[in-house]
Amino acid sequence: MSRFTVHHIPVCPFCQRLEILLALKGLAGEVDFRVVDITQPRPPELQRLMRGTTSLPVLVFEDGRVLKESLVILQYLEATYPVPAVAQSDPWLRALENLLCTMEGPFVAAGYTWVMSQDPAKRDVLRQNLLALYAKLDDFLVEHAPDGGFLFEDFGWAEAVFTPMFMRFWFLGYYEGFDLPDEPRYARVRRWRDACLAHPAAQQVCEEEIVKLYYDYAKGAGNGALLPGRTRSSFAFEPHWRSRPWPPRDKYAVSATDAQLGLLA
Ligand code: GAZ
Repeated sequence: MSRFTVHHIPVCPFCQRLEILLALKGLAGEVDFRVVDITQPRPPELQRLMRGTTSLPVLVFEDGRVLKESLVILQYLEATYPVPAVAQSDPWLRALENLLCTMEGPFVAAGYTWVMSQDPAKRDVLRQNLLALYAKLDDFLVEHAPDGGFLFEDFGWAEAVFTPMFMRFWFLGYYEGFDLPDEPRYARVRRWRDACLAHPAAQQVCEEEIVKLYYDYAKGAGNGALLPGRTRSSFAFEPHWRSRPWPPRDKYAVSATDAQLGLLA
C-alpha cells in the first residue's frame, strides 16, 4: 500500500521532478500516481482538497494532509527519506545547488514563453532571452564545477529540478529549430544538459511524447486549453501519442486539425 498519492498531469515537468527523486531513492512504490485529465473539469473531490488552486502536482498523505508545489514536495521527500541523499549535506555545497536552482523559474518562463509565442517577429528576442539564461547557467557551472557533467559527482538535486525542463525544451528544437549553438560559452551547460538527459533515473518521458503532447502549447494554448476549431486537446489520453503522426513543425503558418494530429479515434 502506498503512503502517498500524487495527483498529476501526464508529462507535467514539475511532476517528473518527483518521479526522478523517487527513482533515485528507489521509492517508486511509496507513491501512487493518479493522472488528472487536464482537458476535463477537475473531479469535485480533487477540487475540494486543493481549496481553489489548480496547479499540479499535489501530494496527499494517508491521513488527508495535502502538500503543493513540486520543490516543496521534493524537500519533504528528501527530509523524510534521507538515504540515499539526493541533495548535498555539506552546507556550502547545498547552498551552491540551491543557488543554481534559483535560475529555474526564469529558465522555465523563457522556454515556455518562446514555445507559446505566436509572433514570428519575436523569435529572435525570445531566442536571445533563452540563450542568455543558458549562458548564466554555463557561467555558474564554469565557476563552481568546471569539470565533468553534473554539478557534483552524480546526478543530484539540481539535476532533478532542471532535467524535466531540458526535456520539455525538446519542443523548442522541433517547433522553433532551436539548439544550443556550438560555442564555447555554452559548452559547459551543454555537457550538463546532456548528462542530465542521459541519466537512467530520468527516462519517464521521451522527445516524441513531448513534441506530440505539447503541440497546443506551440500554438499558444497552455494547460489543456482548446484551440479555435479544435474539439480535442493534444494532451488527450486517447488516441495514444505513439499512434499519432508527428505534428507539423511550422507553428506560425499551419494550424493542424484534430484529424491531422491523429486525435480522432
Ligand atoms: N510551481 C508549481 C510547482 O508545482 O512547481 C507549478 C506547477 C504547474 O504549473 N503545474 C501546471 C498545472 O497544473 C502544469 S505544468 N496546470 C493546470 C492548472 O489548471 O493550473 C505552463 C506555462 C508556463 C510554464 C510552465 C507551464 C507548465 O509559462 O509546464 O504556461 C501555461 C505547466 C511560463
